[in-house]
Amino acid sequence: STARFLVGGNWKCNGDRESIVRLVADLNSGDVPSDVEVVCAPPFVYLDQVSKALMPPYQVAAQNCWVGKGGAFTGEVSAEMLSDCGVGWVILGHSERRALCGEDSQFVGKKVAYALEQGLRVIACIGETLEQRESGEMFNVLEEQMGAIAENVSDWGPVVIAYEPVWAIGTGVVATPDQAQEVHAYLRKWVTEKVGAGVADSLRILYGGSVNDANCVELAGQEDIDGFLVGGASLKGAAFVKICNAQ
Ligand code: G2H
Repeated sequence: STARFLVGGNWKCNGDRESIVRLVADLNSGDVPSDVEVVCAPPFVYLDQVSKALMPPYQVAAQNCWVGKGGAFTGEVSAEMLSDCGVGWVILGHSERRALCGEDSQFVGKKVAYALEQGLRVIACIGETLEQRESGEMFNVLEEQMGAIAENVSDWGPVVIAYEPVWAIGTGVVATPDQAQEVHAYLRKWVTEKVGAGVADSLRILYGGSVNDANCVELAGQEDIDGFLVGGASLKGAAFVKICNAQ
């Protein structure tokens, strides 16, 4: 695609003030190409610390937000709060939230709609389990997840899709470049047919799942891979900076 390469660092539920000071220092001292967009997603309570300390070109993202307007929703953080605090991005529908917190595609779709309404940019995650892949359900699952996102998007400019096969997440089993490319090409074709060729061409489709500094270059060479969503390796500054230089 014609899109600018984007690398997201999903820190998940990791880190403390001290380790984050070190990680931010390592990131700030690394060289990131000016044509690459980089977004780091610390846990909510560290967003303020990180957004104050990280230097451009790094941006920050939240890892989740509430599905609608704030109110009596104990433990939740709303999209307007993120906007208010200068957080420009949010990751939605990560497989860990789908699997562990019971978020289904409709719920994720509603979150995407609300976050976009509040002016956030969204990294929306999709991906099949190993069982779904092996039983031939993979494309149906991806279509269902993509469909629920697409029906909630009118302006695709602020939207990024992350394809994260569940079997590759945190397992060390990365998708092969061919496996990833096959799905990315399918997704781009789906967007071409359901949304339009212009959107499909400019949409960033990230790959996520055990990306590291050793496998990123080959993956980045695939035609339809426009960046990465990185978990484990995003907690190591030097490795993450290398991944930002993969293209
Ligand atoms: C997938 C990825 C980051 P990891 O969840 O979103 O994590 O790189 O640790 O597989």
